[in-house]
Amino acid sequence: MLSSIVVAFLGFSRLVLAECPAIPNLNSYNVTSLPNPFAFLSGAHVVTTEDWACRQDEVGTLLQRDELGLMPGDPKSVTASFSASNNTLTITVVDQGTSITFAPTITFPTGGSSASGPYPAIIGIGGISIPQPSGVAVINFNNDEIAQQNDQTSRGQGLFFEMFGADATAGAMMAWAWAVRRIMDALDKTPGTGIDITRVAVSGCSRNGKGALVAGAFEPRIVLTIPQESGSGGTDTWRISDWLLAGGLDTQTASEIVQENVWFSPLFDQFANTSVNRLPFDHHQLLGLVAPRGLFAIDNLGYDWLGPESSYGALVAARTIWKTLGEETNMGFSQSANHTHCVFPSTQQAELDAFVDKFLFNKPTNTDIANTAGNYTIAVPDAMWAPWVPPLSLVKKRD
Ligand code: MCU
Repeated sequence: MLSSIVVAFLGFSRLVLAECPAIPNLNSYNVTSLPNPFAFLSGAHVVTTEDWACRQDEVGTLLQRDELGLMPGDPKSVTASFSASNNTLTITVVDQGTSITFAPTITFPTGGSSASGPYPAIIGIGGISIPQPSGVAVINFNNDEIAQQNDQTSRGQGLFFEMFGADATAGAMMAWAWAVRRIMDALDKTPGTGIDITRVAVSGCSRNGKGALVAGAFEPRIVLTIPQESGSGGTDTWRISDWLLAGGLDTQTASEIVQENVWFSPLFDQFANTSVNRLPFDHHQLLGLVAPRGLFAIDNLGYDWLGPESSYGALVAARTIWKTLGEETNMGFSQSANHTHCVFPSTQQAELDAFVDKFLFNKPTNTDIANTAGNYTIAVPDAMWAPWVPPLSLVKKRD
């Protein structure tokens, strides 16, 4: 019988086996394909559900260490108050000997208010760019106030960095994910908001779609993650994007994106500026941190810059994770034909509705949705990108 310990991961407790394999020295790590989600970096394979908890922990640790920066632990205190007159949730966080306050606003369904709740909600990173679903509230989160994202001069700017220091390793996206966690803390403590904390999604488009994915990956109370046209640094994999550029497509890559903005940790530069093959993970595994919770990725084939084929490869590879966990239809994606960036096309409405109904209204809808208007062939296994076969299922318990 294996003994287990409770470790603090991302500031909340979760059960991780004492026997989790140690992360080896990765100085000479260099893998051209998408890393196998079901093999530890030690080489051991994931067989049991306990192994999988360890592997998720390993991937989450490495994503923080090498790309996104550290998610701080639980703060000393979070207090919140809701004003029904202007539908504002004022949140004060105390930690590190300082205090910050931010105040998302809530847009209730037409004719509704906090008093007619509880409603499910979507936290919009910088607002949402999908139509507000009927019966769902939107929590408008001004992420730029928490961590700026104008250009390189935004490094260390915003309320998060007032609290954790301008030299915190977190990039802007990890800072926003931390704030999303504080919004969840505040909702939990403030039933007067009229939001049902067990039915909260997160969404955002483009740069804020990247942020929505990171928030969904690092906040387990989010039941549905909806990254929209998130491109490079979101649902794309670093490796496939580099290959697309090498093939002549004008696609955003790691080496370009770290010049443009401060979405990532400064510690990511050493990988982005040399070879992304040195990264011991790729974004199919960032997606996989959401599993087995709900995820619906919305893409647009109209912009090479967004690397839709790279996103397709990530999504197909990631979906095998949900499949192995026995929840394949909790994860879906839709890549529609060319349209204006972040203008949601009505052709994707029924697919979005299916995910909203399942995860925000607990209705038994058909979410077996893995659709692309593209002509892409990446599959699992795939000789070039995914030379691995996921286990059919995980063994529940080991003797
Ligand atoms: C797709 O997200 C970004 C992209 O990474 C940037 O290169 C570009 O400047 O802006 C996109 C965006 O956020 O558009 C609103």
